[in-house]
Amino acid sequence: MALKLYGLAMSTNTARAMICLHEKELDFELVPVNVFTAEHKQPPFLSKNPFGLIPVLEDGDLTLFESRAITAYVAEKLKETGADLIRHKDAKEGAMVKMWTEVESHYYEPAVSGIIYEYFVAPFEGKEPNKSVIDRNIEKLKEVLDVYETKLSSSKYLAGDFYSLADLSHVSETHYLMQTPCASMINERPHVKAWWEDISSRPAFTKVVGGMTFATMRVTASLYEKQLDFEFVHIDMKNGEHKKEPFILLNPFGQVPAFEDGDLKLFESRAISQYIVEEYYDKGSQLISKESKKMAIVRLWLEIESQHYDQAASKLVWELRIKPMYGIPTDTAAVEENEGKLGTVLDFYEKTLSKSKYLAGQCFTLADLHHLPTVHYLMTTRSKMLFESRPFVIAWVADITARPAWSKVIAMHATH
Ligand SMILES: N[C@@H](CCC(=O)N[C@@H](CS)C(=O)NCC(=O)O)C(=O)O
Repeated sequence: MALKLYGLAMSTNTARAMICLHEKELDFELVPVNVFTAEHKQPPFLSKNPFGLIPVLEDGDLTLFESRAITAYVAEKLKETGADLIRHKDAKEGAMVKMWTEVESHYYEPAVSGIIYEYFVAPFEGKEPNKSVIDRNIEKLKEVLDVYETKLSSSKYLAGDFYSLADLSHVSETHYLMQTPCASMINERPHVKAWWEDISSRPAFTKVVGGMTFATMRVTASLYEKQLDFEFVHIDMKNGEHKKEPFILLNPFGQVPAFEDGDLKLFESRAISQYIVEEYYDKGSQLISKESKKMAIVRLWLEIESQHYDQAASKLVWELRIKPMYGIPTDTAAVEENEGKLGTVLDFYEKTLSKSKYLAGQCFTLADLHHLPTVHYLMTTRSKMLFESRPFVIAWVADITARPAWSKVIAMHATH
């Protein structure tokens, strides 16, 4: 039976466990836990982890929580497969792995999580990053990184000249740190920088973070809705894999996603999802109609999403969600202008949704699905007021974001 990992790839602790499972090439099912509706604080999940935190691993009758306990278990269970992450043949090397894993947990992680909380979680709660908290943690992190710089000038990895659980433990949180202005703290220490470039380019990690952009989320949602088996091929965008051959042979514009079904090669997420729902009409959820008048209305709403809604929504996501993470100031005039435009679009949605449950009628269609990635992000910004102030719109948001197919997409999605 495949292992089950309960959590979300966007959680640094879940990602830590996922990286280890990928290192060992273990088949596992990632079971989404909806932390946004506090599913992890409810009895069914609390029976797996009484502390109400993700991740949890289930392997047959074993239930484990604490990400580092999970990685230690996986590394021990498969010590003969792939990289030996615990150095089980040499007690002294094994002790060094344990020591540096403790360093990560007690020195590195507290400082880094203080920083990434301010840049990534505070905006979710509608707060500005707290500069004094960031500065305090920068001071703590400097001391830790100075120790790392010295250590990494004498060995390639933390516990010695071998990649181990100690290095692996750092990857998911450093990935977020590197998307903040504090990336310079890594980049200005040459040995730490080289170490980070090495450990972040391992395939086990790119499998966790590779290429799940907005547009990819749209396509993945349609694949899950249609209950299709598919292979997610990770594209290492950090290293520009999407701008080079062979990827640009699939999409000459060098953007993810690109899609292959036998000899058909497609790009543009909305074109891909339309192909999927037409070609696999009889599978999974019915997202389009065979009746031409009903289909005309679905097509109309597909256009409204792309020509009107998305024009404002994706600009707001950029200003309010992406820019703050990179420390780029938000353009408040652009936010106001696009909130005005989105408000006008949503007035029309409100009128429509007061008469029908979904945009194109009483059934969920591809037109509703196409909104999911931007709706998901806007609900974590101040612009959520535009949805919350319209009762029919907010009921529609609650409905479409609660679909099981969408929960699976969110579970796979590692970063913004
Ligand atoms: N030490 C635990 C920490 C787990 C943890 O903090 N998980 C976070 C996600 S990264 C969580 O469940 N947050 C939800 C909450 O605090 O309510 C581990 O390594 O597994």
